[in-house]
Amino acid sequence: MQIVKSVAEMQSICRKLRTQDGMRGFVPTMGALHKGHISLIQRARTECQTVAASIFVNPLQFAPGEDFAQYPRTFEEDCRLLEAEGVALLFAPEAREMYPDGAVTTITVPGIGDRLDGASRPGHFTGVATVVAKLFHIVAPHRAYFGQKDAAQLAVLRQMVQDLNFDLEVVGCAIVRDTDGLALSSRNKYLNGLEREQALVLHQALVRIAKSIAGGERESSTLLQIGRNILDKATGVQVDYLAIVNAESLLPVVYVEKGTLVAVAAYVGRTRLIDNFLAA
Ligand code: PAJ
Repeated sequence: MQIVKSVAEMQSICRKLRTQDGMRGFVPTMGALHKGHISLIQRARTECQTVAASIFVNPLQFAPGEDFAQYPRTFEEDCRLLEAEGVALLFAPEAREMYPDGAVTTITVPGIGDRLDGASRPGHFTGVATVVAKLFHIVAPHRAYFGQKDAAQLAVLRQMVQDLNFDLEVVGCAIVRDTDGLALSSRNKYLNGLEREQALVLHQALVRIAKSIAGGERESSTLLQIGRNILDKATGVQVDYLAIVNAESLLPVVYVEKGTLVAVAAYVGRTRLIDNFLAA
């Protein structure tokens, strides 16, 4: 695996490869890799001749007071994992390389970018859209792989790709969970033993809502109440949002249909966790 830290070098390698290496898959990450990230790499490996990944803890998508400084950084171990999964190219720039002095241009996706996590974390999706657009220009992939775990991020990026005519396909990949149902996340590392137990209520609330949908309940207000009852009873958990929305627009829906997004975000202690499912 070739590790590249400079934008110019990565862009030149990728430009040369574009004519030779067939389908190129790209998996952007912030590192601290777990099986969720690895599932994206594996999916890319089955669909593409060459897979590139990036590790970059993007300062632009963290608000002041958020966890940028504490965000887990496990670069050596990440490299070992990516190498073992057959990743050909790893782009791992420093923040100054991505945002040199004087860089001011950003990409905002109004509307979608202000909903769900965008509402709770103002400016977050501008940071995400800006860095992903830059990464797309640098890596020039044919396909880019993102997790359904970050459902709002996926919707924002699909809209950006469509609006700005990026010549690539966004591929959404299923959520990978621990055996007890907790969605894998780099932020799970922040949880102590008790919080790890308490965090399970996010998944439990979603499972309960999914069962009600399977049982024929389609009214969002009723389903939200069912989920709220479970979340409100949980100790140590502060709900940020529980929402039933259209998966593309992220706007609330009155009735659940196939593909409707049911999403939750909550603080467990000081750690903000998210989870969701798409209605069957
Ligand atoms: P990060 O949180 O490192 O996630 C990288 C990718 O892995 C995202 O597409 C995310 O949805 C996916 N992912 C995380 N946990 C997952 C899980 N349990 N199952 C499946 N996929 C999972 O998301 C980001 O980084 C950043 O915002 C980024 C897109 C890299 C831009 O900075």
